Amino acid sequence: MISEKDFIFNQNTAIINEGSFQWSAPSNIALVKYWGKKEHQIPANPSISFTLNHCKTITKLGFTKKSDSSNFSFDLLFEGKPKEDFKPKIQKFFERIEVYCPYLKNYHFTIDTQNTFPHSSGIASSASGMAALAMNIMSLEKELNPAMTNDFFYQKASLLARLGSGSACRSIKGNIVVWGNHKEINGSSDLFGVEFPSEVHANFNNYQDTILLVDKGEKQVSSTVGHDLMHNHPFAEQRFSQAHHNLSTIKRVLENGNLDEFIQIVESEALTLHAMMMTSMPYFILMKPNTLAIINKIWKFRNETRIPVCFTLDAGANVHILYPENVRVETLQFIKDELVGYCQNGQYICDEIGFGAQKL
Ligand code: 2P0
Repeated sequence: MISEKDFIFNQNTAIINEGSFQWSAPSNIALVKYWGKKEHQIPANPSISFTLNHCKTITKLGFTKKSDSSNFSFDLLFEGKPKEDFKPKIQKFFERIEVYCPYLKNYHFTIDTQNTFPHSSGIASSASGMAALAMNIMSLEKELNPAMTNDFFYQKASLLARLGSGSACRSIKGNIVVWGNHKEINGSSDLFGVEFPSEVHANFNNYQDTILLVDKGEKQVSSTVGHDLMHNHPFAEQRFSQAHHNLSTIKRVLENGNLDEFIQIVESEALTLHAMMMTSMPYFILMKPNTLAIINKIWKFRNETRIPVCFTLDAGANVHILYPENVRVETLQFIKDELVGYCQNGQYICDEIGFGAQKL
């Protein structure tokens, strides 16, 4: 089995003095959630996500060789302007991945990054952002070691992204990604995300995700703190085993196309995630009144129309509405008629399943 040691860079075959790359990487939305982790960003349970298509980070990485290799050196630009407050996160990322990428200290980097969604939307940019940066670093490593295989390139990119932000490892490749060891998913690993290996039912082709922006304010509790509160959480063990079970069920559902069962698992996972937050010590609530109002409207609409629309939640108040492409028109009409009023400034983002990071 592949282990962490296999990802340590040790063969400089080429000398590269300067250059630049640019990659985009998408956000992703978990169906079975990652909540709780061990040391080194190892997940406490496996998770599975849809990769998104439109919500992306685009990052350009410029690099020039420097003579002094004692420190990391980089400039960070956000939408073309220097952004000092993002730098500590990048510094920490470099420190975490240094053992795998010892060449980083040989270069000065210019990291120029932007999102296709508004920064203050409450859509986490850590997944897409860390994934886009990891892809660029792997492009540099590929120049240093041209013999690297494609599989290794993507696996290591996902491993590096994971060390930046856990969920980022699911934003590298594939329209459906599993991260974390699961006995029924071939090739699954705690170290990196893998493409869901089975044939997926046509019901899930171009599956839609409309993201209702309920609250764009800064979260009171970061995800990193939330994950940490799963240590000594009274329901932790049951939750972790439930996630394994739900992943088995959703695997079957993705293969057979049963949308009723899909809805049941996805909504239960979203509410369980928030239940974990409400039952940790200290406890906290990230949903807002409008989050609940939207959920109730979705249930009413689904009951009345039998249209297979469901919701999921991230670690925040925004609501992701998931539905098959063939009910797009009716669902968007429902969103315009009944849900826009619950969104901050009437804002929502129409996204759909996508295919991972792209070199630009
Ligand atoms: C997920 N979330 O599976 C879960 C569900 C949010 C809700 O992973 O500390 O930004 O960087 O590993 O990945 C958000 O947490 O946390 C997250 P770190 P991350 O998508």
